[in-house]
Amino acid sequence: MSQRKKLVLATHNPYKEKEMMSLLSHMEFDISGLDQYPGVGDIEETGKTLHENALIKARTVYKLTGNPSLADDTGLEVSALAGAPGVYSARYAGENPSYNDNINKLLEELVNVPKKERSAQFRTVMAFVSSDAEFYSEGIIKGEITFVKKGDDGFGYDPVFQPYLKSMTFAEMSDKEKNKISHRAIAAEKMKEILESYCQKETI
Ligand code: ITT
Repeated sequence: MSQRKKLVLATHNPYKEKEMMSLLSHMEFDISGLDQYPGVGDIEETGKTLHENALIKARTVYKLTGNPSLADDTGLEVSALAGAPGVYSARYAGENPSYNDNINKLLEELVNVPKKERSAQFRTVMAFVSSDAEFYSEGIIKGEITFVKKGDDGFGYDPVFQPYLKSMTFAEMSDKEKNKISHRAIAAEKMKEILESYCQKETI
């Protein structure tokens, strides 16, 4: 490649953006966040699946900025709740809830659910959109919902999600530890492979 290509991360979540920047840092892209594009306001996530919402966000940002865009839509899928909150994870406790509101609702729903039935997974779908291509990747990490919040790092549901075979929640891990194993890391690794081969063929 002769010059670094631009890539805009289609997220308004600064924690997510930081993780994505770090996970994609070794790519031959000039990566920017939406802070560089104040014209991109809230994007309504009207899809019924993570794939649909990721595509809505990436297409909107591509259209508004004219640059290739990468979006991430993530859901927490809890077995005892038949996969909820899933695609509705951001709005689980109502309109514009805080992270604590969502976590408290989740812990209340699971109050009588024993440890062995508290399995859950995070699923991330990433969507890339440019002038001539659309690609997806997906990452899943399995674990369980703890009975109480543990840890101060991370964001969202991190204080109540403990990956299998780990003794800490995501919120008790350093950024580096979470980024080694997370749903987002798995999706980003696959997306990097896709984009590396795409970049060798295309001018985007
Ligand atoms: P954008 O749509 O602007 O990217 P968002 O925070 O709304 O930001 P999602 O719709 O993908 O992003 O997130 C759904 C919910 O899941 C939301 O409450 C997030 O805080 C939470 N979430 C996403 N990734 C997470 C992670 O790695 N750890 C914990 N919670 C996460």
